[in-house]
Amino acid sequence: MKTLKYALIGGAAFLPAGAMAAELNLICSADVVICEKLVSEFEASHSDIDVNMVRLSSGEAYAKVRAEGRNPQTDLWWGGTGDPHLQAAHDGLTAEYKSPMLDKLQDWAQGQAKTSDYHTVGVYSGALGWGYNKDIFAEKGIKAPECWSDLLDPALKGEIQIADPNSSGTAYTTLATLVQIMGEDEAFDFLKKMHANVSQYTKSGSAPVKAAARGETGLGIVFQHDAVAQAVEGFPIEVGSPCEGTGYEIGSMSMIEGAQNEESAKVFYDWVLTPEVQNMMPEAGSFQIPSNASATPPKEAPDLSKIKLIDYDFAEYGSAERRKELLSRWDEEIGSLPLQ
Ligand code: S7P
Repeated sequence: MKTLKYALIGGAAFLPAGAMAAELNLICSADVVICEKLVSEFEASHSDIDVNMVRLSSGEAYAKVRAEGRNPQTDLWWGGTGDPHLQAAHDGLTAEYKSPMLDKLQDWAQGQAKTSDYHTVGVYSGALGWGYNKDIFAEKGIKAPECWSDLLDPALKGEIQIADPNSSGTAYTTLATLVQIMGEDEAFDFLKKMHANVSQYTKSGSAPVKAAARGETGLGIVFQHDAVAQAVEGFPIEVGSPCEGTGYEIGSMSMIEGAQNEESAKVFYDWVLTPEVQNMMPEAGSFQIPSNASATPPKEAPDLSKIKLIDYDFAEYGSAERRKELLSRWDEEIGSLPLQ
């Protein structure tokens, strides 16, 4: 697709009459407010490219890209946890691209690119944990959890929400984290016991803490930055970081193999990796650590150096075989259990 010249009138950019804008079909897998902010900022600075954006959770996005297969309708997939991006790379669904911005990124973001032979790249990072409603906990006299094991407290019956790991990257990161901390059989045993306290497995990863913020549940297992976002909005949410250690995500971005609007996708790809764009993200309630080494981490972002992070194995838990294996075991042993 050609990049069109546009006229500058009074400082604003306008396409000449009759000119057709280029297009970009984007899947965005972060919170919808973050996705809308990115699209509006991009269109304001690139009036020659119209963006058609769909917001999908990480697992749903992977399923869409896979279903489109050899007839891709999507050009670029931004955000969401890294594991399904790695799986898509392994499946040959995404294209190799080395952005001119690559060497400006943090080591972990470049590491994600190397792991995938440059079929994906890190755009942000954040640690897993939970957010709980301190008013509900105080009213019901529930002790604030400090460890994963505290989530089995019978006082939490019906008070926990977590997403379904098939649709949600957040929930898949939780599953993979527990397996890495406890061992696989022990992790599934833990999830079976925790099921007694779960009221709902949501589709989207951040929904549980939004429900806790509004008093619909006591606690949501989410990325800590998503709990911070609710606290910043003024909801009575406290952020928890598990004492045994916790996993983290490398939120990622991938160009789709055979994209119809490859040039537009590259323009967005390079733009979204700049420090100027990454510094805008907190305005949309996005409190992850940005991947550009010159961008400033938001002051509200959980400090990863103070969180007990596990040595999360992105290559293993992003591999197609391991993801399929863990997700089908979750379906059989957890997803099939009746909710209390
Ligand atoms: O809101 C930001 C964020 O938590 O959303 C992404 C998340 O994976 C999307 O939700 P799902 O769990 O539903 O896939 C994260 O990558 C990101 O930090």
